[in-house]
Amino acid sequence: SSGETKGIFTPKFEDYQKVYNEVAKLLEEKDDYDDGSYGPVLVRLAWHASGTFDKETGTGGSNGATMRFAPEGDHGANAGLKAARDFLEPVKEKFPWISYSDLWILSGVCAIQEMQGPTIPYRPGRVDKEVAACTPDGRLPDASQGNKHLRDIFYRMGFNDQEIVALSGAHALGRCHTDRSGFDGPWTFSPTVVTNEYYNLLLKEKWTWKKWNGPKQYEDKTSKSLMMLPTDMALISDKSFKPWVEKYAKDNDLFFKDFSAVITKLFELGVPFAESSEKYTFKPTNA
Ligand code: DDH
Repeated sequence: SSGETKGIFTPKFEDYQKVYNEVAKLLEEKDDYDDGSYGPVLVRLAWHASGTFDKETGTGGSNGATMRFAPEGDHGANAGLKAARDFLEPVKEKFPWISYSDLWILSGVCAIQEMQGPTIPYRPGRVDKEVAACTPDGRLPDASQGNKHLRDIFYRMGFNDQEIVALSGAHALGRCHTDRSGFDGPWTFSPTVVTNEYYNLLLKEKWTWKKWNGPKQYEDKTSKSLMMLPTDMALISDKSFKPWVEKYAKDNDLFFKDFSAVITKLFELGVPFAESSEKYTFKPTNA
């Protein structure tokens, strides 16, 4: 049970599970958004909060939730993520003891698990920072670029080639919006379920440039309703990335195992956890 010692509330596992359950409940209720779920945009919020990390300076990362402030919230890469932050505002009001930075990551974990993804271990301990801690623009990937850019961005966070490919499988989820990134469409036919379909489609479909006035993106020849970004296609044109695309396409269990490990690492970049901090495993509401 929750500890209330001399007026200082010390949240325990059960308290975080309550926050998880609240986010899961809202995901279920607010099903009139996009493809029927806020899940994908919650995952993107957690990723963009974390993906600013720079291992050389120790700056950025999920500790701080500095995207709350205009200098970072207004970065082009973060366009549209206000929808995710606003979705979580009632949760923050109900559980004011949780920091925004812990809440955003917990919500990403919840969204992945509720969309039938793997179990993602979670540790709390992030503290919100002030506007001065906002990261400079340009730390998140630019979809119009290729393999060198992917390595520049993800090596800066401390990831290797296998981890870059495993993280990219998140594009099984969600879609691009013309009023956000300028790109358009989903990567898979099941954008609210975590699967290895992204890798299967990358390998099995024939991808051609989409003929339109928007930014350069690919479309599948068969249905012309799916899309790939130039950075997605770099995963099959690069000889070190491609074997991992092939492995994950063949083996969903391997993808789930590696995705869980790598997204846990992403979500914890630069967070100064206490030595004694425990990893929590939340129960999915549909299990
Ligand atoms: Fe992504 N992503 N992402 N992405 N991403 C977009 C949407 C989503 C890139 C660009 C885009 C990751 C990696 C990359 C998700 C998760 C993750 C959009 C469309 C663009 C553009 C935004 C919009 O218009 O609304 C690029 C480039 C990379 C890269 O270079 C590797 C990673 C690592 C993740 C992750 O979660 C681990 C998700 C989820 C979405 C869908 C959002 C939505 O609203 O739906």
